[in-house]
Amino acid sequence: MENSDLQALQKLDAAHHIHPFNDNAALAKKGTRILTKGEGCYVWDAEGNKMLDAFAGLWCVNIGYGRTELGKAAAKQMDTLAYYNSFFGCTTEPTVHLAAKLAELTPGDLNHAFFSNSGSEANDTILRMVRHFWAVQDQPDKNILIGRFNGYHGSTVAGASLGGMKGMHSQGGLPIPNIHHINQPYWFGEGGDLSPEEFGLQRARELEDKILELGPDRVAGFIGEPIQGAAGVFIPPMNYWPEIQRICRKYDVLLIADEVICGFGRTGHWFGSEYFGIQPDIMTLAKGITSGYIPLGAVMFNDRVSNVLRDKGGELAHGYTYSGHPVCTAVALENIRILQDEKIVENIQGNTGPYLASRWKELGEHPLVGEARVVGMVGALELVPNKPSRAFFEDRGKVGQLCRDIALKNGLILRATNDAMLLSPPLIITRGQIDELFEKAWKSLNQTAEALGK
Ligand code: PXG
Repeated sequence: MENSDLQALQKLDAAHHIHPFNDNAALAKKGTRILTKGEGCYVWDAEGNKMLDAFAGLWCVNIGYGRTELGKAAAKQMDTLAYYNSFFGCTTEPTVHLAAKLAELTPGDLNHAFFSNSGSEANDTILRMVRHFWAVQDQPDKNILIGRFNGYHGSTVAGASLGGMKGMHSQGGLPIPNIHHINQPYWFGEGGDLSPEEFGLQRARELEDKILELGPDRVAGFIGEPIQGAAGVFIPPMNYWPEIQRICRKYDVLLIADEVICGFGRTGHWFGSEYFGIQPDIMTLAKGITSGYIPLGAVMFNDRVSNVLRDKGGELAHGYTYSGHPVCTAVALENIRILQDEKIVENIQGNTGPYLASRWKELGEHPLVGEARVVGMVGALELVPNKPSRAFFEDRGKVGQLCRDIALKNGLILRATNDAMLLSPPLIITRGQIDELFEKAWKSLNQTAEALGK
């Protein structure tokens, strides 16, 4: 793109476009980076810079950029039947096939799909349906949902309320009533002298304490991401989720796994719940369901919840114009076909996953890195001032941002949360590209250390 065209575009953007999760005043001054092209694991910006996208867009481009089959599936569906709803006793072919496909792919008896346009909307759906589930069984007071501090479940009113981001709660009067939060299983930052396993159990048992404090007859459900993503890729100790599940079963609290990031292969398993060995009652899906090529979200309900809603729930007073949009569901089917036919998830488990883990561990040896954690294709590097101490930098977030900007100059896209550098590449990343990722990350860590005078 010509420089003058780029500047004109940036000017228009600053004048008319409000960016999500941004300091829009600062951005208007700096000028937006405009992305123009994607191919496999790489994206290009308007200035012609090629970057290795080790963040898969926003945790979502699982099959990589530029797969023309998805565009063809969309065009075919648009040409045949661009839209029809799933209201008034109707639906469309790809939507039925996708519901059945998701029932087959998701673990256990998660056999029933409700479609939304995003993960946030899916979590809004869950909030209403979970409360309704208990209300129609003569337990209207069993209406409290428990989430976790720093959990991320979206930006809608229910999504942001279920999430535990203080900054989000402070804008718009959230959380809404009857939502509570417990502490997160973030061993690196909060585990103190406990072993990860001791800490995992301790944090899981906070759920039991909270249920007993509120009363089991008040608590409707617990929601969590198998691996907390936006908060900083917090990988809980392996005993955390089974303990959470035990507690949920004991007090008949519905277990909701928000798989928006972990779903569709991110952990080297189809779903994060499978990696941790749990069977949720409800699952949130989005992002990887279409590899980000088109917006789509879904809620998977198990037989128990679905049967109650169907047999006792009355007419469902909930739905979006685009619930089960046929173009989106057709694209999702094609995306899933590619994931399956090309054995992308299996390849992570048997090949690229272990390789990434070994190279990531090497990055952990860098003097600036306090911990390098990874599962499948999702990980983080914790930057610290005094290795091996796990203490944070005083001015949290500055060093992470510095490292992110340096990495970008080196042609590598990573995301920073506080001072953790987050990794979530397209699942198709090859060994060669993992080597490139390593080289660029190591160089960026060196330059960050240099800039800090270390
Ligand atoms: N649940 C989880 C676990 C997510 O990560 C959502 C729900 C909401 O999905 P939608 O499609 O409504 O965005 C998400 C989204 C970040 C970041 O900064 C992460 C997300 C969204 C925006 C920013 O890491 N995840």
